[in-house]
Amino acid sequence: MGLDFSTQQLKAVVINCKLEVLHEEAIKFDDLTKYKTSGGCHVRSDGLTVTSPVIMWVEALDILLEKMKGAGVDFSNIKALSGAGQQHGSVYWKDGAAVKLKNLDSTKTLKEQLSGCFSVDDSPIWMDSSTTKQCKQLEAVVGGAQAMADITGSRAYERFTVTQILKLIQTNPDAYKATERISLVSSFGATLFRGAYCNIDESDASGMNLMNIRSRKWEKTVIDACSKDLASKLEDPVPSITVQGAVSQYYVDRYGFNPDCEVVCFTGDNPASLAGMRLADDDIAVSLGSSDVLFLWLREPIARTEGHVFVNPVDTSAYMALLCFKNGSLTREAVRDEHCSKSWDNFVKLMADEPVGNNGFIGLYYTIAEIIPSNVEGCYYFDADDNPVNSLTASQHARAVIEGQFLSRRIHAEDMGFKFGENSRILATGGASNNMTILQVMSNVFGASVYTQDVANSASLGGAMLAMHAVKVTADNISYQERLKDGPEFKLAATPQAGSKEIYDIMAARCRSLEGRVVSDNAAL
Ligand code: 5FX
Repeated sequence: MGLDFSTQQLKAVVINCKLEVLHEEAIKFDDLTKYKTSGGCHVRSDGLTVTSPVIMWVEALDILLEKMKGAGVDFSNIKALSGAGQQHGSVYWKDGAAVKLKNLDSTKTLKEQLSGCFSVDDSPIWMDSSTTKQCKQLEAVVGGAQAMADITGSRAYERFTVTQILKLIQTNPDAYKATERISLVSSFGATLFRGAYCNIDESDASGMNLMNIRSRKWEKTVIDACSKDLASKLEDPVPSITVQGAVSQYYVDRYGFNPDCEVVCFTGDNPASLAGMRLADDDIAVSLGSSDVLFLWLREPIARTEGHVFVNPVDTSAYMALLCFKNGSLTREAVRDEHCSKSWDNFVKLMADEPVGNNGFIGLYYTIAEIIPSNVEGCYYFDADDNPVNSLTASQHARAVIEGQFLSRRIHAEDMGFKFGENSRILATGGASNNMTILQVMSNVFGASVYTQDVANSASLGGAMLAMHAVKVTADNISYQERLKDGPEFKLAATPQAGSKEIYDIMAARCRSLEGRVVSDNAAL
């Protein structure tokens, strides 16, 4: 069984050894109306502080399991469970909570028993951006943003957990003092099932700005800058596929779980999605949504102040990178609406009027302030000699927005150490991945084959797959990809067209320097 404590809902999926989905269930947090959440959270009046009531997540689990039991799910068949949680969010267990967890009474709900167990009722989540002060403070302690990235995989980010913990220490020291353990949303999920504190897994720990991504230990300078006793309130990071132990007797008595059902570490939703998509060595996944997100499989990561390096959940000696580009589908649609009569058919026809490489024209489109590269806004066009031009024709726009986006994705992936291996695949997911013309450009720009896959709920599915792998791997040492080879099929969607690589290699180098120019022009404004 795989669970996903995501921002808006709690999901579960049950699969068998053939990777067939036997049952799926979801509870939307906003349906628990007494908590008055919108999209599963509360945005405070400062517009920066974003939290979710932790007891709402607990109650959602009560309801989810009841619902599954009612639907006839036979929990006694479940051999192992794991799951995902929205990354970065934190849960504060109050003194005495471990005893409560250990002695859960199967005649009562979890909510009834755990209500008094949290020293902070409203957990900060990844949408929070109220900790700029703490980010600056911690970066100063380690020697700056790049130093923080080198150590922890990312520069200090407002949503990353340690900045939230430091804010609690500074603004509510009593609550911090009354806290015996701090979990991530992921390890909180595992803890509920285990009835005992579970480790934070190395992959999700990489989203805390607190773990050294090479040694996989808490970074002492950062710990000490927060509070000397912080490490004693955290369960140590362990590889994501670590078995934590059997499910609590509570679930055996109340829902008929098998007492031997193993609880495997939960991880972050993004690492779990990488597992659910069954990415392998040197693969790249590109999720084409309102923002575009790249998942890179990396052996030797280069941490930068843009993007994140996490420990890989599947191969614990490897890494993954996450790159989020804000200008994704919304920007493609803006160009379609302005220049291609609001129609994808017209867009595609116009694009075909221009050759691969757009006769050297490059367009960089940031209709909203971008994350990578950071804080640039506006649209910039250049001719084949890198001279700025004021406008492009409609057909040049159609080609330029797609080529410009993928050239930028490619150079930032390369900057983080990504290299295509012989068998590398690009896996395209998300709304725009059904547009074959877009996928063809992606294949040409990256110089690799593009595949698609029908995976809904990749995070919960990844949780279930990780659980299956974790309980078998010590006995048979089979790799994750080999074990899960019969999972959702990779469908070939596009291969690079002859001659395109040479064209885009040159354009990628140009794009790198043009983007640099746009960044410094924006900074000078
Ligand atoms: C990643 O760094 C994020 O903040 C989000 O993708 C959350 O994990 C969403 F749950």
